[in-house]
Amino acid sequence: MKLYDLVIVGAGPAGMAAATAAAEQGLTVAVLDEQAAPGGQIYRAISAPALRDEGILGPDYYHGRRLLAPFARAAVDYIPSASVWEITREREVRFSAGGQARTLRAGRILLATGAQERPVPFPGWQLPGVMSCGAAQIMLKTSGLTPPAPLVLAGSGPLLLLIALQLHRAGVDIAAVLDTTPRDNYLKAGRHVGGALRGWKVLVKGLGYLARLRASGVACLSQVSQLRAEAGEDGKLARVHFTHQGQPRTLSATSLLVHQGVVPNVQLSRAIGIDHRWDEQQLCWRPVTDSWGETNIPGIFVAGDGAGIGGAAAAEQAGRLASWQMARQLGCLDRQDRDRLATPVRRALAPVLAIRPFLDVLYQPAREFLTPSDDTLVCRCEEVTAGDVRRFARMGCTGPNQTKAFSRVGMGPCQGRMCGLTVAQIIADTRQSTPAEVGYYRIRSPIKPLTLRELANLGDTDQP
Ligand SMILES: Cc1cc2nc3c(=O)[nH]c(=O)nc-3n(C[C@H](O)[C@@H](O)[C@H](O)COP(=O)(O)OP(=O)(O)OC[C@H]3O[C@@H](n4cnc5c(N)ncnc54)[C@H](O)[C@@H]3O)c2cc1C
Repeated sequence: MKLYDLVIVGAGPAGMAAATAAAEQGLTVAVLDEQAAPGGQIYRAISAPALRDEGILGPDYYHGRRLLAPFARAAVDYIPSASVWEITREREVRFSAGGQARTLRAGRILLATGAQERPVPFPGWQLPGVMSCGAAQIMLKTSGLTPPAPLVLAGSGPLLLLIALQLHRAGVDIAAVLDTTPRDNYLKAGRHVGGALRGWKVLVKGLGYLARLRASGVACLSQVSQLRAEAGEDGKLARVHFTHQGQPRTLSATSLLVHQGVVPNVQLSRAIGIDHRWDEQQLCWRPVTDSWGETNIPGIFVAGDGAGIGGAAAAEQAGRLASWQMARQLGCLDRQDRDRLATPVRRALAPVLAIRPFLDVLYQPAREFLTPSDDTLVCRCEEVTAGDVRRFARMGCTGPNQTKAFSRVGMGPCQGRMCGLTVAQIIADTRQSTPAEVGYYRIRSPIKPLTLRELANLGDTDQP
């Protein structure tokens, strides 16, 4: 079984920066990622961009080249299209690639598995034609494809505006951008305005997206509520209903893109048994780590958005910090050199993270998306509605695991990724409790689908 000093899961900004920094310190490093090329979410397909016009995705996307070049040169075994489905406390990493399951052993493990979009349940979200903004952006980055117009975008947060702008620049006719940020959020976020001013560059960037959309003539409506998608006779999305300034409105649409921010991807960290805590501002679970990213399981670290949403710039720096600490633990770096490297990075991180409380509170989803109406599907895999979950909570189910046993909610192919937060919030509300008390699904390996054949042939490997 091949032993590496460090195995990294995820080749986004955190994973790429960590691998490069660790290799520079002399560690043997393997990087596994289920994508076919490095880049993670923000820099997806950066090694072979699908779009010739660099103005469409903008300079933040192409910043990825600055991470990619040293990563590609570094002495790192990068294994693409590799889905990690189990990590043991003994630091064995099991993954499938090319139809074959394999195991690597690691002195240290870094989870750099990033974020996923927060599920956005509302009536009609399962209709063909409705998808997440992130999914549309993936199509744009990897294939240069855009969703068919008329297109409506709805939701909250800077990524909504960025993706609207990218699609507009790609020539898509946008009927409207519907901002569902509740009015109260502006008041609540006001308490964190000090941090926002320290991170003013991020703020200016976000406001710039909105200004450019408006200047281009795209209708941007704020304080939108009661979002609903309706199908036409063919069963596909035909109309988007919503309320704006107290008035019911309807728009014809072939595509509706929705977004309510991103949350840490915690499937792997939960399956390993890492401690997690509920984040009241980001309204999600995040692994508990020390300031270097190490978890309660010695030798297993988490960095980047998977440890709590901080954005790409913070992810990159967190990856480096974790690497230097692992290099120190493995005797490749002394404490003094570690601190000499880390001090300027921590200084650079401070303003980037200072704005988070402001953004996190401002862009908390409206209640209608956190606890949707009874007829809204919550678990799309098993077709369980919000009303079903409420019924089981009233019958006495105290948390998502019990509700799962009664209703199969969270048992489908996505293993609760698309419903976990919503189910916990609905149970919490019904039982007048909190998501922190209600808890989350017990996630077990394999966290990704694999075939029985792969499992049966699971072998050790000396080959990366
Ligand atoms: C769909 C989407 C689009 C986004 N687009 C932008 C954007 O345009 N601009 C922006 O500023 N921010 C964007 N973000 C936010 C974003 O995630 C960044 O903050 C940044 O990419 C985080 O970096 P990271 O290294 O922590 O994780 P990521 O960049 O998310 O990288 C994580 C990597 O881990 C891999 N991975 C996860 N689980 C496994 C597993 N079990 N096995 C193998 N590999 C695994 C994934 O394939 C991914 O490549 C986006 C987020 C999402 C969800």
